[in-house]
Amino acid sequence: MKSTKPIYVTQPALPELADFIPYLEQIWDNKILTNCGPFHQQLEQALCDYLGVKHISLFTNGTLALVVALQALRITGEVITTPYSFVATSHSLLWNGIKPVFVDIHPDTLNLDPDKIEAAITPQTTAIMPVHCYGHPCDVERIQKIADNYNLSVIYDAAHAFGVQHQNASVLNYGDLSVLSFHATKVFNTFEGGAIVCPDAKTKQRIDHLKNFGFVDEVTVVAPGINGKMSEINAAFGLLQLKSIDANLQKRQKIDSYYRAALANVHGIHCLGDSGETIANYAYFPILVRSDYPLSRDQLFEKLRDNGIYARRYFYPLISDFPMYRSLPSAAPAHLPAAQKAANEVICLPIYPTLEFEQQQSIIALITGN
Ligand code: T4K
Repeated sequence: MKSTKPIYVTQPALPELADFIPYLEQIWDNKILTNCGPFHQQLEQALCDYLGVKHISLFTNGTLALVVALQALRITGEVITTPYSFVATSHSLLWNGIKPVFVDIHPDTLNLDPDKIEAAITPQTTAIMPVHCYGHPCDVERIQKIADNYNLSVIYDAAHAFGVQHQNASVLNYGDLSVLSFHATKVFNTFEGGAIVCPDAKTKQRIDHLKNFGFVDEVTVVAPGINGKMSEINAAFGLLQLKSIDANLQKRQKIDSYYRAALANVHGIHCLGDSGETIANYAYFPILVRSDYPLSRDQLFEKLRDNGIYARRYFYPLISDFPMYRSLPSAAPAHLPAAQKAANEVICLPIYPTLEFEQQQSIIALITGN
C-alpha cells in the first residue's frame, strides 16, 4: 500500500498554537528574552519535579550541554565511550581536546558493554561517557562500580532518556552528570534545547557560570565559559509541552506494543527488548534485520522509503567509522564487532504520538509482506 504523505521516523507533537500565545504575550510584556529569565527558571524547577532529579541547568542544545558537562568536571586525557551513538557524543570529547576510546556494545542492549570497559582503562583515562541508547538504561550499577574502582567520573549521554526510570527512580540520577537533549525529534522538545542534570547545588552553580561566559556578576568572570543559555521562547515552549508529556508517552507506548505484537513472529526481524523493570519512554523503535529475513537491511530500508516511509538507520555508520575517528586504535572494526553488527542490521521505525493506526499498519504490512 503506497502512503500518500511521507511518514518520518519521528515528528514533533505540537500543542495548539493558541495555547502558546499567552506565553508569547508574557515575553512581549516583560521584554526578557533570554539570560535565565522567568520561564527559564520555571522550566528548570518544573523539570526537576517531573523527572525526580535535584538540579537541572538548561542549555541551547544537547551537544553544548555535553561539551560543558565535560568542562564542569574538568575532564581531560582519555574518555571511554560507545561508537554506537549519534556523532555528538564523541564530538563533545574532541571539542574538549579529549581522546575518545571506543569500547564495544553489548549485543542485547546495544549499550556500552561493562565487561569490556576495564581493558580499555589506561593511566590517561579520567571518565566514562556511556549513552542510554534509545532510552534503554545502561548497566548503571556495574558502570558505577568500575568508575569507583578506578576513580573515574561518569557522564551519561542521556539524550534519549527523558522520563526513563530505573528501579523506580530517574535513570538521570546515576553517574556524576547526565545530559539531555530537547531537540525537535525528541520525546520532549523545546525546538532546540538540552540540559545537564546534576546532584548538587555547587556543581549546578559551576555549570550555570560556564554556560554564561563564566560570569558570576557584572564584573566577575571565573572561567572561560561559553554561551549555552536556553532562550525564554524555548523555555516557555517546554513548559507548555510538559502539560502533554504523559499523554504523549501513553500514545508512544501503544505504538510500541502494537509493533512488538505484529512483528514478534516475523522471521529475521528482531525487536530490541523493552527495558524490563524500567519505566520506558518509547523514544525509538529499533528493529534488527537479520540474515534470515528475505531482504537485506538496506533493501528493507529502501522498500520503506519507496513507499514514503522515512525510517532511519540510527546508528549507521558507527561514529568510529567517521574520518575524524577512524585512525584511532580503538576504532578498528575488529575491536567493535557487536557495534558493527548492530549498525549493519538496525532500522528505527517511525514512532511518535500523532502516528496514525493506519500508517502503522501500512509500515507493518511492508515488513511482513502481507
Ligand atoms: N547524543 C545523542 C545520543 C543524540 O542522539 C543526540 C541528538 C545528541 C547527543 C545531541 O543532541 P542535540 O544537540 O541535537 O540536542 C537527529 C537530531 O538532529 C538529533 O538531535 C538526534 N540526536 C539524532 C538522533 O537525530 P538527524 O540528522 O537524523 O535529524 P533530521 O533532521 O534528519 O530529522 C529526522 C526526522 O525527523 C526527519 O526526517 C523529519 C523529522 N523532523 C525533524 C525535524 C528537525 C521533523 O518532523 N521536524 C523537525 O523539526 O538528527
